[in-house]
Amino acid sequence: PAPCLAVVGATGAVGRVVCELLSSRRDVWGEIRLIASARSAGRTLPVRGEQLTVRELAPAAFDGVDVALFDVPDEVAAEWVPVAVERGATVVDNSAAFRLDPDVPLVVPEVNPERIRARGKGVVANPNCTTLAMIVAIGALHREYGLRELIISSYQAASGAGQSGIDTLHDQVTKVSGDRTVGTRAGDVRRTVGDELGPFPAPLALNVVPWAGSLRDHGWSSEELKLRNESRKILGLPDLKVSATCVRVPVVTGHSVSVHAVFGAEVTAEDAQEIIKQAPGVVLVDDPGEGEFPTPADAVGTDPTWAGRVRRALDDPRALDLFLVGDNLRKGAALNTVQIAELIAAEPH
Ligand code: 11C
Repeated sequence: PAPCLAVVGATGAVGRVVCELLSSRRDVWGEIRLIASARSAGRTLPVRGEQLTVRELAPAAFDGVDVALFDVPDEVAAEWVPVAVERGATVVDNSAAFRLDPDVPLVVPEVNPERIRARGKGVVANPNCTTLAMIVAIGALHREYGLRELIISSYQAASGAGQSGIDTLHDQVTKVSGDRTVGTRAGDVRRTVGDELGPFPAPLALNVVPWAGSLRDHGWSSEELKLRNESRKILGLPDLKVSATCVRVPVVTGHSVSVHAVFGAEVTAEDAQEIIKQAPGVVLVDDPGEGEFPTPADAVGTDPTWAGRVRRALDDPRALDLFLVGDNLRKGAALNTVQIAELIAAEPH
C-alpha cells in the first residue's frame, strides 16, 4: 500500500506550505495525517482537494505512520521526534535539534541525496532556510571547482521567524505608511512602530536588522553558526572556512544571500554561469544591463534557487561573487522536507 505521511506542525507557516505542496506534486502518499499542538487541533486544512481535520500531537497519532515531517520548534522536535520513531515512523525534521548529530544525515536532494541511507536513528534532518538559499548553487560550483571558503551576508525575510514575523512586519508597515517624514530622524521609526517588535530585536519596517537567532560565543549569532556548520556537513568539508553575517530585511518571504566563494581552481564567470544553468534546482537570471537579477519579490512562491550577479573576484582568480535567492518557506523548508520524504517513499521495501 502507498505509505502513510504525517505532517507535524501542519498549521504553522511552513506546515501550510507543506499542505500546498502535497496538493500539487505527484501524489505518492496513501493516508495523509495532519498533526499540531492542542491549540490548533480540530482546525481543518485543504490537502489534495479534501478538508483534513488536524489531530492533536500525542504518541498514538503516529501509529501506522511511515514517514513523519516535523515543522515545530527545536524543543518540541527534541521531545516528539523520538516518540514518532519509537512508534515506527521515519522522521524528516526541519528543526535544529538533530542537524549536527553524526548519526543524523543533513540532506539536500540535489547535493547529497545518498546520505539519506545513513539514518541510523531513523531521522533525516532538513537544513536551515538560509543554508538552503545558497547550498544547491554552491554545491554545483563546488563539484566543479573544489570549495575552500565562503564569505556570506544574508538578507533574510520576516517569515523566517514564523507567522509572528510576518504579522509583525505587516503591522509595522501599516504604522509607518502615509507619513513621509518617518525615516528622516534617528529614532522616529522606533517611536512610530512602538513596542510591537515581535520576534525581532529592532523595528523591521523601513530598516534592516543585523541579527537573526540567538547570541552564541564571541558575538556570533546562532544563525551564522548554522550557516557554517550546516554547509560543512552537507558538502562533507569539515574544515571549510565560513564567515557569515545574517541580516533581517523588510521582505515577507524570500531569503537572499550575497556570497564570496573561494575555490581551489581558477574560475571564469562564464563557466560558472553555465554550471549554474545546468544545475538541477537552480535558475540563472543574470543580465544586469537589462535590469535582470534575482529578487525575493520575484522568487517568492517558486521552487528553485535563483542565481545572478555572477562575477569573478577582481583580486582573486579563484573566487566568485554571486547573489542567490530562495523562497525560505518552500525550498528553504517545506519543499526540501517533502523532497526528502519522497526519496524515502521511493526506497525499495
Ligand atoms: C530565520 N533561518 O530566518 C531562520 C529560521 O534553524 O530552521 C529557521 C531556523 C532554523 O529566522
